[in-house]
Amino acid sequence: MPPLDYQTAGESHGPGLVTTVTGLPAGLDLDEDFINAELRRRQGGYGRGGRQRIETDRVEWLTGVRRGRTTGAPLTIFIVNKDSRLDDLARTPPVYRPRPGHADLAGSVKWLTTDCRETLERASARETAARTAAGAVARCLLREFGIEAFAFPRSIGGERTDVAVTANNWRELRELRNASDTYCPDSEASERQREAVRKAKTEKDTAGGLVECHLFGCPPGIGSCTDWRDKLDARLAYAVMGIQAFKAVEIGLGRACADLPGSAVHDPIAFDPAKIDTSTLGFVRERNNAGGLEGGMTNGEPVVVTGTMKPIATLLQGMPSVDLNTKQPERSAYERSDVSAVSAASVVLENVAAFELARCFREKFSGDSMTETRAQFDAFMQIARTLPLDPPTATLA
Ligand code: EPS
Repeated sequence: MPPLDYQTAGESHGPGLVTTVTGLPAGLDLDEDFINAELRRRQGGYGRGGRQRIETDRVEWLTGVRRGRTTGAPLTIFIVNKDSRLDDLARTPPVYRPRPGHADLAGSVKWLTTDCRETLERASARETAARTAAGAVARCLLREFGIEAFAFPRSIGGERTDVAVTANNWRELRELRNASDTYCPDSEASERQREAVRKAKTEKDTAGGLVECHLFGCPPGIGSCTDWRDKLDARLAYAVMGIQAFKAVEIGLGRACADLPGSAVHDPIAFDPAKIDTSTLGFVRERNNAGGLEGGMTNGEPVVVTGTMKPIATLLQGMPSVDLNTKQPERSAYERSDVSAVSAASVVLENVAAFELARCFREKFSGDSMTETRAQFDAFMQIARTLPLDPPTATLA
């Protein structure tokens, strides 16, 4: 069985997006309604532009699925682009005035062209639909083992919520989040965030924000400290920085731990025998500054990752730039875009982060079929609960 992995392909205005997921065990039930609901959520969020009124993103299984279940073969997903017009020069004209903050300039020089469209079609955040689909598939696997993901915008346009997310309240917060067009579970903060986006729109500007993801129910020991490539925090940072427009990633307390003493940063360890049958195996923490990760491995607490999204680079007012053909000063190009995609990005983060957890989960609990994977998982949990298996070294002599 190959490692769990995925690859995406497709342009923003090409025929569609393709995702290939390898390394899934056979016999996993794919919850198509859930996956499509995640795609629908990603299309929404306050501040989106006109494109989302055209598209109706849904997964179409091309390979690796039989009667709604994985076969163990590579899984291929197709998501159609209704706004397909890549070869229509009139409707998809060349772009010669690069947008500061977009991939336009760097990509045009890289591929030796003055038409930024050669770059922007693939650099576009349309690709996040494909990543969301891959993550939602991975979540079908994680849910079988009681692992769930929850993300929301912590701030939009500088308007922040201080809502505390815990293993006890996140389901309730999810209801509130799903009822709000900002995807923020705090109605008062939502209104401030909406106002910030409205203001940006009026000023022909754009807004960024912070998105925060919590992964619940993960047992200790997922990820590894033996090689830097296998650390789950490193994998999360790689994957989250790979989301379009993300400029920073934090785990748990993140940057704030720089200014605090160790005693205020590290999370005291205790053992509660009443909790031995939970995913924590009985190890409890009074706080979770580590964001559920120590040494690159899960420690039984929720995994918490926050990403910083910069404001969208396509501004209606334009920005100082140059024409790549004449090299003369010009305002940057504008084409239909979003004022804020922070709410949508929270859906992307939720699924992208979950995929990385699933990737490490599969490294620990491999197996060609769900039956085998489950057996490995159950055996590990049972052995871990009955530790110590051997007498402590000191008593051996
Ligand atoms: C994007 C520009 C807009 C966004 C797009 C990302 O697309 P269009 O130019 O077709 O209006 O809507 O995001 C999506 C299409 C999507 O599905 O998220 C860009 O330039 O990155």
